[in-house]
Amino acid sequence: MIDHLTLTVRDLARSKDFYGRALAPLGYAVRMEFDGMLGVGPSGKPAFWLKQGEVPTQPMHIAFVAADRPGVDAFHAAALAAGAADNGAPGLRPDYHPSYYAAFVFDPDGHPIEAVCHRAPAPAGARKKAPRAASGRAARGKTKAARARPRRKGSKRR
Ligand SMILES: N[C@@H](CCC(=O)N[C@@H](CS)C(=O)NCC(=O)O)C(=O)O
Repeated sequence: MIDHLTLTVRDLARSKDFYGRALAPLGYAVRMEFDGMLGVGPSGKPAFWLKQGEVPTQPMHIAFVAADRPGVDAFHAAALAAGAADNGAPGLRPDYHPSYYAAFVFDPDGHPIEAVCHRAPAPAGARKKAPRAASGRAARGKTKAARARPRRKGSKRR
């Protein structure tokens, strides 16, 4: 829904260091830098921008997606190690929904930052889905790609 947003921070270098460290466990990194601005995100797409300037009086709440619960834990530990103040240990917040697993910190400017994983963990003993075996034309080597492969001398096309 939201493509990107920009957060104003007082000290860009300080916030670059903080977000670089706190968001590394979630797979985000600084991807682009301009004069007085930088973009953080997954590879290829900086969705979260920092801009040097006067911080608005009202703190802004931002939640980052974590792929799994250990990612939320690692975000919280990395953010505290980078100097964040704690605003809520990693854990379920069932008031939001039953598998809402999140952790909360304050960034160097006092913005309340969160990492959240909405997915319920796989039930114990659940196995990963095995890849589907090839069938039909693909299995018989009659796909376009298979037809394009050079034949070995003497071999017949079936
Ligand atoms: N200390 C609380 C923090 C909860 C929290 O910040 N929740 C968010 C919603 S996910 C919120 O109320 N944000 C509003 C704001 O910070 O302005 C906890 O650990 O549960």
